[in-house]
Amino acid sequence: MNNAHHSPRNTNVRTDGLVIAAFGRHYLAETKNNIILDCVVRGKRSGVACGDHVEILPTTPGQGVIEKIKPRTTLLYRSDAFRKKIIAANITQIIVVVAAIPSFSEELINRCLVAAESQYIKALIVLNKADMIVPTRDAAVTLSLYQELGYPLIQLSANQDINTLIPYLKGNVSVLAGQSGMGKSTLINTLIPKADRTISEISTALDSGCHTTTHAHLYHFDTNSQIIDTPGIQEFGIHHIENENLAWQFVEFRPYIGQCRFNNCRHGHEPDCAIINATKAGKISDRRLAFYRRLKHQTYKN
Ligand SMILES: Nc1nc2c(ncn2[C@@H]2O[C@H](COP(=O)(O)OP(=O)(O)O)[C@@H](O)[C@H]2O)c(=O)[nH]1
Ligand SMILES: [Mg+2]
Ligand SMILES: [Zn+2]
Repeated sequence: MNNAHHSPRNTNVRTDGLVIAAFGRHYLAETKNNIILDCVVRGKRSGVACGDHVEILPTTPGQGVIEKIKPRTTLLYRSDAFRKKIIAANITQIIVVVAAIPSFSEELINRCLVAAESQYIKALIVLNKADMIVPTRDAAVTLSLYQELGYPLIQLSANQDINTLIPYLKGNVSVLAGQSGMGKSTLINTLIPKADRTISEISTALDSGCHTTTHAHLYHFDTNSQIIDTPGIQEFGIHHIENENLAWQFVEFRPYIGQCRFNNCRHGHEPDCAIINATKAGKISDRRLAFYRRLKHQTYKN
């Protein structure tokens, strides 16, 4: 005899779901049969994120309770000095969207790269608005630094032709990062057919009571590829990474780590600093060392 008969819980069958939208207190989860359930979480602090695979106990039609978060491959946070918030789970790639106009922040690029490295997530840079030929050419020169570090750089026009990006999307759960004005929404609109954006429009309406829309949305690009759009990533504070292993998240620093004279070297103005020496020798760019120091909240003169 099946033990399940003794448990009232099991009168409702649990179902697996993918969290496709995360609000403060409730979530939209998609089941294997493509049914969208409006879910809450048992307990006070949930920690459920967009991109999570969960087990749901259906309650009333269209609704359920998230009972369990399945193990995650990756987890992306943003943070300031006071708070750490989950951005998304099970991401395989961060796509940093920049454009020559309005000007972009290289610091945000560096934050994204650090966050990606710290979670073993791939990162790539999309230089949008490539139809603005002259400013784009200058921006590409600036961005060649990151290309040399091994991060792919793709030029495209989000409102015209995004074909160069498609091979990078395949098989990935990508999160889009970028300041406002860079063309993230335009890119999503081009990539995701209208029908698949309806859910996000519904949830945006649900969310409109809030002052800040901090919800994230997962879109299906194809059966193996998803894209997560999240407004919270614009600033992308990485306070939680800054004090631990920050140098390791700068890929080109790695060969020199552990080679400084002092093993607690901050790569500031210590003597015999391997990172500083590598910078003087042209192996590390001045800009990356400056970003490192800025993230460490150091203000040294070179
Ligand atoms: N010229 C040009 N303008 C673009 C392109 N993509 C987006 N834009 C414009 O850039 C502005 C900001 O785009 P939006 O998608 O709202 O940026 P978001 O704030 O990152 O979501 C809008 O006026 C878009 O029409 C592009 O490829 N070329
Ligand atoms: Mg937008
Ligand atoms: Zn050092």
